[in-house]
Amino acid sequence: MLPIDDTPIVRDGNALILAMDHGLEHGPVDFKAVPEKLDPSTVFETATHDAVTCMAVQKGIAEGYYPSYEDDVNLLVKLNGTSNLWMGEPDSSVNCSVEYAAEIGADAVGFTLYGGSNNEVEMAEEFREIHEAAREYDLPVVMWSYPRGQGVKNDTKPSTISYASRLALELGADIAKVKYPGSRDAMAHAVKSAGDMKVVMSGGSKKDDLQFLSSVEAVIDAGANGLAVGRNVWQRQDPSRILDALEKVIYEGETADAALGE
Ligand code: FBP
Repeated sequence: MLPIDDTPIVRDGNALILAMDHGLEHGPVDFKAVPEKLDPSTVFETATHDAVTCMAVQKGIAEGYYPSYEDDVNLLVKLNGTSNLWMGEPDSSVNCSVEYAAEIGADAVGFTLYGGSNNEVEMAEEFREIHEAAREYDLPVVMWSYPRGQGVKNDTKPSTISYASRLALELGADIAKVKYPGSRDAMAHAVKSAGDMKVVMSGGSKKDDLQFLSSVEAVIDAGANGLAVGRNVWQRQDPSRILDALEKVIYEGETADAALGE
């Protein structure tokens, strides 16, 4: 494992990864309510907030927009990703090499692994290659550990999420990004299953402020290390307000209510 706490994508042991790869994963539909966010610069601007430890994007967005933000934003290049147009068993094409990610300024790399998919074996072999290459560049590896596919009936049930975090530890990830398993205790078990590896929660679709921050409070209380979030930040009209609150919950241990000033 890397000394992950010494890397720029971690602040005081925790992390807030702002993800914006939705244009590939879901299509422009995620920007419907906030059409101005179709311009990636607007989300890079949001990522300059102190609460954000890095921004996760695909290669094309990194190439086109990161140069204007490299002094103010840490970059995580997502190495694989697939569009919603793909109708097969869950899979994700490798779109960027570690070498190229390093060349365009990455501070970390990210990789989705769909455990339980009929493509798990090939994806794990691809992960091995990117993991070992990332070690040569001292780049932390964040695994989007998302069990889904024919082998998975319920992708957020507690035992599935614990398996997701354990699988990431065993394959060498430095941080696992997992879905919320529905309760603080279930998240605590997923964190315990991950040993010393860091675990962050995946944001999911947009919720109201208190509901969203309460789930973040629960995962921090469960020993997790923060959040990898997209829609719950940049789909808001004023992302800085929720980032101010997230900063208090993730790094200062405040409750959701206190962070919102309620
Ligand atoms: P959200 O916080 O918006 O859910 O983003 C996190 C993320 O993992 C993105 O990186 C990715 O585009 C998306 O969710 C994938 O979601 P799913 O595979 O569940 O549709």
